[in-house]
Amino acid sequence: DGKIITDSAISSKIPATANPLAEEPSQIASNINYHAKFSPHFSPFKFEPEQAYYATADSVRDRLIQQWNETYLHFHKENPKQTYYLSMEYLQGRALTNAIGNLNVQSAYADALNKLGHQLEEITEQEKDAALGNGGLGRLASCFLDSMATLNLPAWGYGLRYRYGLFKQRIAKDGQEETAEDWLEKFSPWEVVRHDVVYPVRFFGRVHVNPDGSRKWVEGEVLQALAYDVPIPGYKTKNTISLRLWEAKASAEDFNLFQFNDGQYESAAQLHSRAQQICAVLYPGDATEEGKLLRLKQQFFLCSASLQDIICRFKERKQGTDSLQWSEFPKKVAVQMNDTHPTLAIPELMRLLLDEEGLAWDEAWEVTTRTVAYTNHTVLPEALEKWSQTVMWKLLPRHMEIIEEIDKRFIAMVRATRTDLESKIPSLCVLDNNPKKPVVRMANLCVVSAHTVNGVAQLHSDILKNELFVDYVSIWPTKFQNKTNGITPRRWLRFCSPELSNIITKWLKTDEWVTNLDLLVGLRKFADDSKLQEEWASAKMANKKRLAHYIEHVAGVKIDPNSLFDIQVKRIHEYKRQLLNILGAVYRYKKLKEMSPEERKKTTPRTIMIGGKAFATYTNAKRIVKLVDDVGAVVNKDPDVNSYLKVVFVPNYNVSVAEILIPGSELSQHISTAGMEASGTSNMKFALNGCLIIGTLDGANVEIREEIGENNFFLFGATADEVPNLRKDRENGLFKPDPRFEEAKQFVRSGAFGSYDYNPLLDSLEGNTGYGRGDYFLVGHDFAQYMDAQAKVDEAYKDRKRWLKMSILSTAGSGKFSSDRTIAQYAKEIWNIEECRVP
Ligand code: B1H
Repeated sequence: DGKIITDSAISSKIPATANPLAEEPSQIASNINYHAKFSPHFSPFKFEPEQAYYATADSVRDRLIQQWNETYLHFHKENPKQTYYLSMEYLQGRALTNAIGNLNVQSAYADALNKLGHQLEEITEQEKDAALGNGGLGRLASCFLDSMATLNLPAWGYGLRYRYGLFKQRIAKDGQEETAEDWLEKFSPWEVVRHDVVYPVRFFGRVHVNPDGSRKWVEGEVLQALAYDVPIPGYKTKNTISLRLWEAKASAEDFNLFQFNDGQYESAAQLHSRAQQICAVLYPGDATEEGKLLRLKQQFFLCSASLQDIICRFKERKQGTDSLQWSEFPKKVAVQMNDTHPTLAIPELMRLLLDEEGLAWDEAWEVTTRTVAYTNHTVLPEALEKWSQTVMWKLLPRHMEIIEEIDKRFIAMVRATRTDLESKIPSLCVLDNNPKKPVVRMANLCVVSAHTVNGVAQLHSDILKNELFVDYVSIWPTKFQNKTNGITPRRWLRFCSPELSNIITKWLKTDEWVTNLDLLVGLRKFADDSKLQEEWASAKMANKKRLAHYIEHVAGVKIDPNSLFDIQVKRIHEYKRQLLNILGAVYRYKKLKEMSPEERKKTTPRTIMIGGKAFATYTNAKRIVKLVDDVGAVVNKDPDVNSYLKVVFVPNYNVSVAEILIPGSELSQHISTAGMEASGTSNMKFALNGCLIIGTLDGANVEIREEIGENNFFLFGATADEVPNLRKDRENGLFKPDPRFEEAKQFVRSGAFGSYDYNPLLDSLEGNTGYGRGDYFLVGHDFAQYMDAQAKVDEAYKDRKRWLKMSILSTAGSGKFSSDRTIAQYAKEIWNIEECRVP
C-alpha cells in the first residue's frame, strides 16, 4: 500500500463539509474534502490523484443527482411523449470533464482542486473509459444522449451493464493482443443502482395454451434484470437524463443451499453463474453455437427488461386519471432500435400486450408498429443479423410463434394487394425457411414492423431505398427516411480543444456556437485574415505538441510537431482500407530512400498515425495492424528518411485517445471503398477540429465535402455506382494495376519490413474473384488516384496560408454535423416528441 498521508495533509485549512450545491471554489473544496473523508473508497488518509479523482467525481455527482431528480419529477408531472433509445452499445468514454463542462463549473473546480494541491487535468486522467461499445455505432448512441439532454428532450437510453467493456489492445511482438478492460475494477462513481427497479426475464421454457385459446410463456429459467442508472447532463441546462443499464442477477431462491452444503458448489450456484455470463462482456465472439446463444440472450435481456420498464412507467403515469387505454401508448412512447441488435423488442412488446395485457392481435400490432422505429447502420451482408430458427425456438418459443404470425400476415397482405411482388416474397418475408439452415432475418422483421426506417447519411439512405430495401419502398413509400449522423460539439470541440474553442468564441463574439453549431459559418469571412490564421495555427500547434508528447509516451516514438500530422483512426476493417494507407506509406518510404538528400529536403515531412482495434478473430485485420507496426519500426529508425517520414501505430484507440488525437490532426483519412461506410462519424470530428480530409465519396464524406467546399477536400477513388462494374472488370481480367501499386506490394513481399508472412494479406489484393479475394475492396483500382491526391496534399501543405485557410473553412463548414441537428430531426420527423425543459 501507498504512503500514509496524515489527515491534516488532506487539507489543514479546508473543512470537510457536505454541501452538494456549493458554488465558491472554497466550498467546492470542502465538499471534495468531505467525500475524501466520508465516502471512503480507499484506506484513510490518502489523497493522491486517484483518491482526489473519486472524491471530485462524488462531489460532481451530488450536483447531478439534484438536477437529475428534478428532471425525473418534471417528466413525471408533465407526462409528455418520451423516447426510449435501445442500444446494445454505448461508448461513453470519460464523464468527469464532460459533467464539469456541462454544469459550467470548470473554473470553480479547477480552483478548488488547486486549493487541495491537485491539478484538474491530472485528476480527470485518472478516470477509466466506459467502453461499452465497439466503434461508431456505440459512440453515436452516446453523442445522441448528450444531445437529447441538451435539447431538453424527454428521452432515456437503455443498454447493458457489461462487466468488461471492449478489450484493451496491446501491440506485442506478434501484433495485437487483447486483454479484458476492467472499467469497474475499483467502481464507477457515475452509476446509481436502483434496488427497487427489478424485472424478471425468462429464457427457454414452453408455451402453455389456456382453454380459451390464449397463450402464455412458462417454465424455463428466470433471471432478474436490475437497473443501474447513469446521469447524462445537458449542456447549460438543468435537464439531466438517464442511461439505464441492466445487470443480470439470479435470486436467492435459485441458490441451492442443500447442494452447496453437500459440497456441490458449482451446481448449487448454476443460475447465478449463468446470470453473470449474460453481462460479462460486450459482444462475445459468436464463432461457436454457445457464443451465438449468449449474444441472443443479451439482446433479449435488454429488450425484455426495457419494455417491462417502459410499460410500467406508462401505467404509473396513467394512475389517477381515466382507465388504461392502450391506443394511448404510441402517443406516450417512441422506441428507437439502434440497428437490428434490439429487434426482439418487437415480438416482446407483442407478447407483453397479447399475453400479459390481454389485447387482441390487431390492437397489439397497431400499438407495436406505431411505437417502434429502426435505424439501419450497414449494408455489409455479413453484418445483417440472421438468427437460427432452431436456436430461437429453444430460447424464445413464444416469440417465434409471434414472428411466424407477423410473417404470415405480411405475406398475406402482399399477396392480397401486390400480385406483382409474388416472386419477391421469398426474399421480403421475415423467415428464411431454407431447410439447410432456417433463419430469422432481423432487418426484414424491423422493416415489416417499424413505422419508420432510416439510414445514417444521404448516400447510405439512398442505397437502402434503391437497393437493399427497394421492394419494401414500393409497398410503403413513406416509411423510409434519412437522418445524417452527427457528433456532440461539447465533447468533440469545446472540451477536447479549449484552445481552438476560445479563438472561435473570440472571433464569433459569442459562445452560442456550442449549442448552435451553424454559427460556425461566421468564421468564413475571416478565413483569409492573417490574425485569425496565426491564432489558429498556434492553437493547432499547442494541440500537436500535446499529441506528440502522448505518442512518445505510448509508442516510444519522437515525432516532429512541424511535420504534417496525418491520422487514420477507426476499427480495423478491410473495407475501411487501412491497407491502402499503409501501402501508400510504404511507397512514400521507398521513394524517399531513392532520393538524394537534396531532393528529400524539398518534400513535405509527414507523420502518419494509424490506430484502431481489430476484432479478435478477424485475421486479416490483425495482419494489417502488424504491418503498420512493422513499417513503423523500420521507417522510424532509418536515419536517411526519419526526419521526413514517421509511421506510428497508436495503441488502444478509444474515446479518450481520440480526444487527444483529433485536436492535433491536420489531415485525416476516410478512404473506404465507396458504398461501404454507412456514414462514418470521426470524419465529422476531424473536420470540426480544422483537419482536412482525404477521402472517397462514401458515407457522410459526400455531405462534408458539400458543406466545406470541394476545394477544401482531397477527393479520390471510384464512386459507389462504379464499384459493381469495376469488380466485374476484375473478374474478367480487365484490371491493369498502376506500377506504383505493384512496386509497393513487391517491396513488402521482399521482406523489407521483417519476416512476418504478409503474403496472405497481399494475396487478398490479387486474383480475380470472391469476397476478400480478387481485391474486393478495390485497393488496387483506387491506388493511383490516392497517390495523386496525396501529392496534392503535400503541395497544399507547403503553402501555409492556403492550408490555414482550408483548415478554418473546414471548421466553418461543420455546423451541419452537430448531433443536436440530427436529434432535433429524429424528434420532429420520427419520434414526434417535444422539449420538456426543467424550470
Ligand atoms: C456500424 C455497425 C455494427 N454499422 C454490428 N454497423 C456490430 C454492426 O457487434 N456487432 O455485431 C456492431 C456494430 N456499426 C457503424 O455505424 C457504421 O459502420 C458507420 O459508418 C456509422 O458511422 C456508425 C454509426 O451510424
